[in-house]
Amino acid sequence: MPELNYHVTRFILSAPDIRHLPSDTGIEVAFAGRSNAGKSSALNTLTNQKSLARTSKTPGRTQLINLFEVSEGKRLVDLPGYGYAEVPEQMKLKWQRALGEYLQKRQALKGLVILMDIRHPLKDLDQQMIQWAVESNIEVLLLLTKADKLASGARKAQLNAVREASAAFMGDVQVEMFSSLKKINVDKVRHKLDSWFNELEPAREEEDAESDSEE
Ligand SMILES: Nc1nc2c(ncn2[C@@H]2O[C@H](COP(=O)(O)OP(=O)(O)OP(=O)(O)O)[C@@H](O)[C@H]2O)c(=O)[nH]1
Ligand SMILES: [Mg+2]
Repeated sequence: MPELNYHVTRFILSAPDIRHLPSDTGIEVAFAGRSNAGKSSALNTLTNQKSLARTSKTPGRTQLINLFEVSEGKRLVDLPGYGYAEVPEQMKLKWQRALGEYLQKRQALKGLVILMDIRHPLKDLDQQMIQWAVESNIEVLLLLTKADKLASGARKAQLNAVREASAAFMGDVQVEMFSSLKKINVDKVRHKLDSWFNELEPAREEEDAESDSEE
């Protein structure tokens, strides 16, 4: 059994940019990936809630930074997808900027779950995201989503291929398959989230850090 009770996760807020987020403290684990990869669905499955995060057949559903609290100082974040072309340019610029800012500036961001459709893994933008996370010392879990869409042999082949390819990133990148529909590896992912929430160093308020160093 996972240690944290993901079922009690509650929605905190949706922010159009990082200035609207609550204080940059604690630990955040964000779900990133191409539009339609299944980020919002995975959050609902992991928290065992039907509609905590909004999902859609139409790519580009999530347009804000959505924060959810598992327990005090431990948050899950649903991010807008990247790489979707069919969105009005103005909107795309706005939410991609929010995404970029969140990734680059948020001190509480300690772990990144990067989701990729198992049938279309490691597109350019996915690779850039992994590379960036490894360089930024952010922990990465790669999830090959919608595993239910492939037969078990093809699934395993795809998993092995992505594991081999991801060794090139030189980081400690774990790769697992996942399905929200068939609940594949749900507890395994919860355990990984547990380990991040329990073992990583939480971000602290600037003031706290200063007063500590004066002691
Ligand atoms: N078969 C199958 N379909 C899935 C699975 N997970 C998600 N989907 C479907 O994929 C579509 C997109 O899912 P979302 O969770 O909204 O994807 P997202 O990554 O949050 O998309 P954006 O918010 O647009 O970036 C929906 O139609 C889901 O029902 C899965 O495990 N299996
Ligand atoms: Mg979404």
